[in-house]
Amino acid sequence: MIMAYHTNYFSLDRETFNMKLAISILCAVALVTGVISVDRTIFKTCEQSSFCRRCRNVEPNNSSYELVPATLSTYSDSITVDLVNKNNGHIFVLKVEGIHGDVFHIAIDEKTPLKKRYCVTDALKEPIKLVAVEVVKSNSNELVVKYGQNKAVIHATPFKIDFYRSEMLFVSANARGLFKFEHYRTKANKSNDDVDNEPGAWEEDFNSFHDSKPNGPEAVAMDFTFPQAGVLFGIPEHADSFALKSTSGGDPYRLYNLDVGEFELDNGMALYGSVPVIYGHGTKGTAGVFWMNAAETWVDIYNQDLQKNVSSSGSAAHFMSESGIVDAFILLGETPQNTFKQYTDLTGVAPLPQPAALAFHQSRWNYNDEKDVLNVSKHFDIHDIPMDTMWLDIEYTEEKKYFTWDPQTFPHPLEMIRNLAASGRHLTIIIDPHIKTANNYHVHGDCTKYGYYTKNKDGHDFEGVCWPGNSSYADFFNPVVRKYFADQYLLENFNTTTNDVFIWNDMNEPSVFSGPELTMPKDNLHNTEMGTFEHRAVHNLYGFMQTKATFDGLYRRGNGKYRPFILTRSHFAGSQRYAAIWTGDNTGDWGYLQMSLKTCLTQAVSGFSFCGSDVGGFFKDPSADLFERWHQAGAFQPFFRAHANMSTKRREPWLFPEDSKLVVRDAIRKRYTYLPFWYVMFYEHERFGYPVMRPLLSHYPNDPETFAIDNQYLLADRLLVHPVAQEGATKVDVYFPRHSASGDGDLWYDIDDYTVYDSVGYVGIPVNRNKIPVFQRGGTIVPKKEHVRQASTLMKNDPYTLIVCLDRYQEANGTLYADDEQSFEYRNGKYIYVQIEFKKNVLSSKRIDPSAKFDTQVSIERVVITGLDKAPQSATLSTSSNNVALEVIKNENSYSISKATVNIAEEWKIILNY
Ligand code: MIG
Repeated sequence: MIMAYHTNYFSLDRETFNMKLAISILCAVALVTGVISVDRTIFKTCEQSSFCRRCRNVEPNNSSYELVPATLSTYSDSITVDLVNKNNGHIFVLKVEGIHGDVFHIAIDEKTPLKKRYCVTDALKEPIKLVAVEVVKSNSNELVVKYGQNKAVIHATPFKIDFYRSEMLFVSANARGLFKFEHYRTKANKSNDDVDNEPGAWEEDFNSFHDSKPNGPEAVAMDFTFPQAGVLFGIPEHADSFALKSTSGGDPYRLYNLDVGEFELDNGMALYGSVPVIYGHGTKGTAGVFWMNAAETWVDIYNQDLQKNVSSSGSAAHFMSESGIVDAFILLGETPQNTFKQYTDLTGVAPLPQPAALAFHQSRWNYNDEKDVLNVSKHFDIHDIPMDTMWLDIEYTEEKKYFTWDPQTFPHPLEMIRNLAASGRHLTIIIDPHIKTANNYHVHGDCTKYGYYTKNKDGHDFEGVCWPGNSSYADFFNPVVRKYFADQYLLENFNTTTNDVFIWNDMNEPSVFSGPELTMPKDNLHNTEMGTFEHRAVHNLYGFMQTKATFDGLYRRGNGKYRPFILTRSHFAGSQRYAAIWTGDNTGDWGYLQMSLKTCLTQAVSGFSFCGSDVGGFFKDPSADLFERWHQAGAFQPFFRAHANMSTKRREPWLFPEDSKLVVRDAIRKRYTYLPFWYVMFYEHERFGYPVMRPLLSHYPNDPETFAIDNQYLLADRLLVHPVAQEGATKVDVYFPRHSASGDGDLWYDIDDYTVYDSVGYVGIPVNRNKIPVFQRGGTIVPKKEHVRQASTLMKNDPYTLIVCLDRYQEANGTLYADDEQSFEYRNGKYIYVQIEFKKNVLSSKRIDPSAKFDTQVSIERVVITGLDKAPQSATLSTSSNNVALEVIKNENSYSISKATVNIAEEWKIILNY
């Protein structure tokens, strides 16, 4: 690892070079000794951050803020009213709005700020749709704002807002009295509150870095209590459990996009992405809060049992942000699914990907040259392992200049891409946001000439150090810069690529080796659509803005005919509209395999259904056992990519002993058989807004045992997945959930042999080396394709198999979706979406959108039915044109009907005869 890095650093100054060298040595030592541990001295604790300290030190139950009820203004869809900070007399304006679908929006800003404070707009998929609200009560103690079944009761002194749905209190803002809003002031005209005299308020040092803080203190903070919640979850990205833990006695959870090398498990340290949405759930209902702020944010968690000294009951979250305004959405969904959907209604969903993106990806840092790439691709075929996309990491470029190819190792990129495409495969290449400041580099030339770089505090092009050595960083906040970078992807500009090339945006926190906490100085300046703002105000949106540009570029590159696929490391609320995410630089240890489930589950309820982790682990060489289990787990996670660090041994599946290779091969092939299921799930995600991967509580909200479960999950409401993630496991304890605390559960069918589990609670399931414990819920129908080919693109016209698992009433339901698998034409009605139902011994299909049209020859070829009470003798396939007799074959736990050849666009019935 060190050796490989060296050559890049000849241009660095001595200090930076030494620092990087030290980091590299640490990495190398860690890799050799097998100990992975983050260097904590690089990253701040709350105590080392002046605004976090100030916000955390607010005394509870003693809010200095009061409403000024006489200032109430009512509008058709909102109210505004002043708030005063009694300690200094500063005036703020609170706005409360009702949003379509049981959501309140609250905003608090200074009434007359010295200058405009940054507020986030891009996270929202479109301007919010307001609904009429009514003030039903207003006196000097309280204001009551109502719409539909929802009510916000705003208390004057102490200031607090209670949010009710159907008369049940779900969320209280400032019930703990921790609201804080540091108004802008000038250094010369300090306020008489105590903020100014705190060390770090007007300038701040961390390690060798100085933050000039020209605007002084400007933090905003608010606490939210969830009286009904037995569990709080959300606020990714952290390598921690799904259920959030109390932060008392430790650091708060931190949201600040950072490149954290060798991150550790089970703590709230910041990672690559930040999604400030939190949910509270209990048997009485679910609610959420989306804290829309892109500055560094810390979140304290209070769990219910720690409430003793505070005059509010319920678990609570205390959001503390370094700058911006209070801008929060109160999601009164009542059920988990509704609440998740309220969040995606605001911030959007992952657009339906091409199936290739849902298939298997093979990556490593690095595939060395064209020959290497094609050889690996060929070996997937030789070993009969399907694979859709080869990935190229930073070494493919000429001296880390993105949008170029190394002329020695990749002299014929187009030929290579066409060669892959001939096997139905894609190529993904990395494009990072740092730009080598080399005179002969056209991107650098343009950015310098046109002023496209992020500026330092003095207004000059900011320079830092990253892979290319000295680098500057595109200012993606500027729409002109986004357009410029989007244009770089167009085929007329990047003419050594084709529409078969997908894009990977990495290092976009942004990672700056020479910067504080390995990122940009907070006093850097961006040219945003709202004017010039410090990096401090927008940090967590930097990667978002890069992927926004990339998406636009790939969309226009294919004239809107190819759905872009982008993978991003840094992300914020709403990034799911542009890119998939992965969990960054994990380690080839069992704990990281377990963490991949927890992180992606949390991400899924926070808008990111398209999530995965480096299969095999980025650092360290995984054991064969772990390598096998990780592929098995990845096969049932949305984004499925093997990736590895350059210092690890090569690990293509055939480099392992034959028996391991076969286990891996089976897992990947299994993924391919389920691609039609993944496809319909992602279609339904786009259309309905629910997560693809779901915590058990989504569908079993009244079973408290489900609340904290994060070693198993649901795919839609159809499969229950509990991957083997323990070394040497011979069984796993699968939890079959209950519909109510004491009640029934569902029937669950093992997908391998259709053994049915008709019980609730934990069941020990034996697992051999090949076993991936996955269960299909009784009452569902799942589409599959059983002929696995070398790439998903080659399976497009293959027929479907339907797996019908019956419930206790001998019924089942499912859906199937098909389109051209590539373009956006489905949005113009060119698709087939089918409801399939089994009822009264008849399996039937029905078009959900009869006016949608898509010409296809694809048929259903086989049906498997399991859970039937009595044995059918034969079956009849009935279509509008004829009736055909079909044979029913009895298997051990199921019946199968083959040659049920019927076009999926037709409506048909299969009648079981007794
Ligand atoms: O700091 O591009 O997370 O997947 O292989 C290393 C090289 C930079 C970090 C990514 C990793 C990728 C690596 N990148």
